[in-house]
Amino acid sequence: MEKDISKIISHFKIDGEFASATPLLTGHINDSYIVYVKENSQPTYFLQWINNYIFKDVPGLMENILTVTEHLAAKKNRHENQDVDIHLIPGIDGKYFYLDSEDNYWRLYNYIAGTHSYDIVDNQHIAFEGGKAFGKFSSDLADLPATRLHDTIPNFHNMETRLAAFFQSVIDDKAGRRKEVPNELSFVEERAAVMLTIPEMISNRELPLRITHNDTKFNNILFDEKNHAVCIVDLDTVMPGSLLFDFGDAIRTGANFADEDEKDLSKVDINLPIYEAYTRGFIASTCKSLTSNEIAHLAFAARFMTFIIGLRFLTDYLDGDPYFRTQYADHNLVRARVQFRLVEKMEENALYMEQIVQNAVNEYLTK
Ligand code: GN1
Ligand code: MG
Repeated sequence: MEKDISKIISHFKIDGEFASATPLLTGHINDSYIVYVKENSQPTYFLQWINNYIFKDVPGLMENILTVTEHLAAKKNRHENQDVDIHLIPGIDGKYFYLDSEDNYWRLYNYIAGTHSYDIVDNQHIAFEGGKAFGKFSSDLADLPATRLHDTIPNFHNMETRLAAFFQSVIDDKAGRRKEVPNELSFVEERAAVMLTIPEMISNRELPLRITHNDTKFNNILFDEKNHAVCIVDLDTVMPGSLLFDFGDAIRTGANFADEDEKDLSKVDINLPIYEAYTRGFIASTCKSLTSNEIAHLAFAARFMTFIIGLRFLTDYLDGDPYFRTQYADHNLVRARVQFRLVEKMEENALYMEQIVQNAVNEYLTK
């Protein structure tokens, strides 16, 4: 891969002269770099190599990001006079990506300096802020027809196709790892039917299609020094989807006491006060448009998303790890086990989690 960052940057219309770039070790898919220019001691740009094995339609994906960022910018999403919108920097040829001589796609964003993010949340104020921010992201996009966006990864959160792919991987056993996962296989089989209720409701249009983020890891919310949520990042998977996906994935990541790849499963549990605060924040900014079916399935959505990501980690483990970047041999299995343990913890607390949604709906619908 062309790794001369200054050469790559020279294909974009930047303000100032390129100074340096630092790799950022985050995410399982793309490669990211923080870029400095000589005129500014603060980071100025955010460069990414877009993983074309996973994102097959990069021009479509970039068009989605452009549509969404322009729509959000038009809503003047400003915070304390600081421009906190992320936007794409055009290339010198007018395109928003640069295709290098080895067919690698690169793109450049502005960098939002002075912000931070949280992998795990232990403070209810931050959880509430995060819920409000992802909810606002969704409601700000509610007037953009979902059909304006390309379905860049078809069936991304479709449980039916994810389960089918998993069972196929069990049969193929490409990496010879099936023997390692008998318990996980039963775990999936026992829950498949209940998990399939969501895709069924989506295809019957009992759950509306909206524009959703689809990768609402809590650490995709940027906070300023006063811990206000100021910006949502990582827009690669913005496409038509269900709001349940966006709610659920943030709970999966932000409201787990443990990391996504914690080896000590006894640390994995649902942090209910964080779940409650996030839920209240999310409902505060979406309640006016939530349908009764969405409300009725929000708590389950947390379990649904935790299960589906666990299933994807396990599928990738069986396939020999072609999809998610791994640091050691059974990394994907470790990740899958964390997700499945969290699903169990959510099952134990299901009634309470539903009650919290209902309380929040009552609180905000009457405000
Ligand atoms: C991937 O690379 P990252 O962390 O932004 C994945 C998500 C998963 C997540 C699991 C396009 O996101 O769906 O939830 O890993 N993104 C894609 O940590 O598959
Ligand atoms: Mg992502």
